[in-house]
Amino acid sequence: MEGLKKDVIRHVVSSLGSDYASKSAYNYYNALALAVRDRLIDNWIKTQRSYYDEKAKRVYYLSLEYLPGKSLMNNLHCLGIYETARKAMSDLGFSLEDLAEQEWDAGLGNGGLGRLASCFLDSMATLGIPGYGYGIRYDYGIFHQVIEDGKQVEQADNWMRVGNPWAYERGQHLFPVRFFGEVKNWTDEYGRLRHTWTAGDTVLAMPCDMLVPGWDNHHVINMRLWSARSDVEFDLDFFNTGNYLGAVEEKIFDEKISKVLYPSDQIEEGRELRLKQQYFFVTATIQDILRRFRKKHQDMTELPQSVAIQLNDTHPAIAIAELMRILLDEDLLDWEVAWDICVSTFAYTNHTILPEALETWPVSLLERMLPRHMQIIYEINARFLREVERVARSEDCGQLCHRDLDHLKQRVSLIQERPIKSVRMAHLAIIGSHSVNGVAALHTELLKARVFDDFQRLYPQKINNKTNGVTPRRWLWSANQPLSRLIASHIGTGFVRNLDELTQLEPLAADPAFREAWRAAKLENKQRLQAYIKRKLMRELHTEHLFDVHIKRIHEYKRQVLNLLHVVTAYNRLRHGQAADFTPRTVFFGGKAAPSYFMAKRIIHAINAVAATVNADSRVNDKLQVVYLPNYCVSQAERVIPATELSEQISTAGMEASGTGNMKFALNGALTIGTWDGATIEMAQAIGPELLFIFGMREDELVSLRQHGYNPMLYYHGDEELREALDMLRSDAFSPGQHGLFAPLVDNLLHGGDRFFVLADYRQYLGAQQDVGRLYLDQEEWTRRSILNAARMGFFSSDRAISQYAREIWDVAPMAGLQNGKGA
Ligand code: F55
Repeated sequence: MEGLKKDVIRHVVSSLGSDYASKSAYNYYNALALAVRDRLIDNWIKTQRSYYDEKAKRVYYLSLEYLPGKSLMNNLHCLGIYETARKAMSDLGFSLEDLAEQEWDAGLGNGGLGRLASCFLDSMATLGIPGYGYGIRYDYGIFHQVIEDGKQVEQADNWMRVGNPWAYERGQHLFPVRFFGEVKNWTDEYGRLRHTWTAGDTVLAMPCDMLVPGWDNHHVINMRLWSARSDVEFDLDFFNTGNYLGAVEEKIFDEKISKVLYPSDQIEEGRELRLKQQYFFVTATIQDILRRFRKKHQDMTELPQSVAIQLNDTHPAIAIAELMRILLDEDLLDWEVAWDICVSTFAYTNHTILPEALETWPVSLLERMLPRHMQIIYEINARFLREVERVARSEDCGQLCHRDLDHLKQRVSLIQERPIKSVRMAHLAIIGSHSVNGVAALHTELLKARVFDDFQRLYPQKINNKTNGVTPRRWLWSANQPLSRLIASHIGTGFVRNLDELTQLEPLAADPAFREAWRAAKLENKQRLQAYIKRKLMRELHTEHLFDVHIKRIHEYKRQVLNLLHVVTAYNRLRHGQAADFTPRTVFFGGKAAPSYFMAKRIIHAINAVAATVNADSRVNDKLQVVYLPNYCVSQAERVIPATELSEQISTAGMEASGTGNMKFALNGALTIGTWDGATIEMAQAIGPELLFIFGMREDELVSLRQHGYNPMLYYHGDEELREALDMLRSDAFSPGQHGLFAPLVDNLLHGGDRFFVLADYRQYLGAQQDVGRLYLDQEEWTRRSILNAARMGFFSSDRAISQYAREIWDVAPMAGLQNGKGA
């Protein structure tokens, strides 16, 4: 401890240039972070050196998004110096918790996809897998959300303004990135046609490295994030030719590339700068991968034995064309050889079946920005369609007439003609990869049977499932110390790296003393949340209420509106004196809406309007409260999830690819009210469906309902309580003086076809909520189920997920000496 204290003080003085006697929390947080980083860097260097020495096969995880959140606490726990640090900082006059609050969340992602990437890096580090995360260091991460007059207002997330003590910027290792320009043809010595892409604009990519430690194993992997730097300041001529201001303008223009994260999820926004971001990131990453590969190899055909590249959704899929370009135009390989290398190296993870989220890029834009890549994509497509034709003809499909073949080719082509001629990035990713995986069992089945059914027939081995998981380090050990300590006192700490060990809790569910201790841990977390809400929102929570929580991005398919209709109905019953047996509850909502997503923003407004009405109504507010948690983010999830008793996972069946919040809640002892969707299904199977509150129509039932003509008005007319709730929303009951404010929401349900089947599931949802309320009155039974839920969550560790990726997709093994936990 004395060592750590000394190091902190030294950093306050010599790294931060401050007086150690002036007790600034900001300085002491930064100094502590630097002292922790000092303890990581040796192991990071050793880890990287061991990959090199052992010629280990490396895994590269390519993601446009990461959501690491805060690093301090996690890193202290991984290094096993949390207690030491707590004491040291206390000696220096600080509470470690308060210091940790100084850190800004690294919010370089939108939601589940970005957080999954961060959980996966944690697991690679813990399992000792030679992995790297590659991404973009956005200057501005996901916007900061404030709620003003009930509405979302977006503020810039200037997360690096206060500096980032965790990152190493490597300004001396810059990689060139080219855009535009033209392609020249030439003939090689064997008379083959060759191509050279000559640069138009050039930008530079600067690496920023963030260290990702494993759990208690001395293994530290690298997350390398690229930041755009202009080349003009390296081109002295430019400054000297008299166009000084022009040069500065160009510098600003170039560096715009890594300025901001696009804040939309599940909607594809085809903006030129976004394509630039993707290619900028991809080419820098591929150059870095090949630089490392070429240190030990001359023969490019060995690449797949040494390198696996995982594409996190299609956002980095242009990497397939980029690797082809390098192999063809720089290494002068033949097409077939280059293509085999590509397919054997790449694998692609799909995260959505929503059609509006499938990426396409206009051919005209690609032709201009990346002319050589567009040529390569055309060539990939031509060869692929010839292959489709060959397979289709060779198969015994007598009835396959040319018309069908033409339709098949149109469906699977990399190019879609309408509404504008565009490249389908998912098709490029599928054809260019040896593995295509979904993120939960149902999701993968839907990929095979619906979205990519043609590809499933063409390549029956390619599409596979890897159900998501979450890291127990952050989402149990670090976020929930009261519960973790209780668990550890009975079964030891092995569950932190082997989550299956939680099954040892099962017999304890029958032990009243253990149940009481389990409840005490939950209460402690509820009280901690209460204190936080008081500080931040100046509101008093009732900790004896059932804490019912719905936190995730706001999207129609996630059906925050269904939850809201339950709240309004509960409010009506209480007002009308029809709810004598109502179990008091506080309903929490949280989540960001894409700034361009009108309906999602209006949903936030409606939740806040209902909250204001309910909370102000003294007839009901001792029994029902509604809280909107502004600026939902990773660090907020870490506070809220441990305090949650009821987890809302109520998406329209078939539409949530997996969900990962669902897993975090159950791991922390919340019971789930949920639909038969995503990974919630697999949770119900692992835990026992009778231990969750599952309701609503299943995916196949919705398909047939849709086919037979779904009429939401039938539900409206047939259900008095539903009608009352919808009428109130449409009238101005919650929006006095703002006529018609929530009409778009109601109209969308009643007259817009209710695409997400809110009305169809309303009555069953109410029934399930009734069951929840009833069970909560029986605290012994509730606690028993809570324990069993957590005890059976072992499968949902990201360690299990990553082990499957490593074995079944990447063919990589943990570094020797790290297989069973601790390293040298
Ligand atoms: C971000 C940008 C674009 Cl252009 C499209 C989508 C996204 C995004 O954030 N998607 C996302 O978060 N998808 C989620 O991925 C999770 C991890 O696999 C799933 O659990 C979740 O179901 C899915 O919606």
